Amino acid sequence: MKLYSYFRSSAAYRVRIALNLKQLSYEIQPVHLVKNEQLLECYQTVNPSQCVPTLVDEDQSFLQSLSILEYLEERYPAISLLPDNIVTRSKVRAFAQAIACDIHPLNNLRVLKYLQHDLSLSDEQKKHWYQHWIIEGFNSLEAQLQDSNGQFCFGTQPTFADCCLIPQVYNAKRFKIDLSAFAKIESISQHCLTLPAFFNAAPEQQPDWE
Ligand SMILES: N[C@@H](CCC(=O)N[C@@H](CS)C(=O)NCC(=O)O)C(=O)O
Repeated sequence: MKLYSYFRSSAAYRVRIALNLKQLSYEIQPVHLVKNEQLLECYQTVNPSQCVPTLVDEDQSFLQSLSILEYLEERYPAISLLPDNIVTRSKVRAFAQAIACDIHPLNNLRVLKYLQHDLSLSDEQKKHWYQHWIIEGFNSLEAQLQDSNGQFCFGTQPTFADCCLIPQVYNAKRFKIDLSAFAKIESISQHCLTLPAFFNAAPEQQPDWE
């Protein structure tokens, strides 16, 4: 399998965690987002949305991180990242979507660039924007984690929820957000990063890390 990825991309980080948890081997094809390689015509033919990740498996391209997680779950079900219980499964998907659909799009690189270059926001205003949407989103996530054991988001095994949470926490810390009000989020993040599948998916462990 080949994963078009950027070391700091939280959407690609989600997929790297899932591939590692499922013990699937893959090669990384770096796409340098700061150098705008996602906008190159040759990449646009791979991913018309001009973003990472893109997963290539068996000569097929798969787009959108959550859809890629669903594909991996159906194609490689041996190690499952969804709980058996149908209600918990729905909660896991809702949690993952809260990150991928509600929080992350507001703070994506192209949005930050637009705020800065087209709407002339200062660095400080841009930082406030970023922190505002993370904190608002994390309030909701923390409330959804009230039954968590502090190791994983839902139940005793990692799920899509953990695949999405850990990269989002990485982003929050990168933007110096104080997470002390989010005890469950902090605890789960610390625990997951002790596991090789999460640790090896981290930006610092990527071949394109700089
Ligand atoms: N909804 C997409 C989001 C993908 C996405 O926005 N990726 C970011 C990196 S985290 C990207 O490639 N951004 C490039 C840009 O904004 O120009 C997914 O979940 O795969």
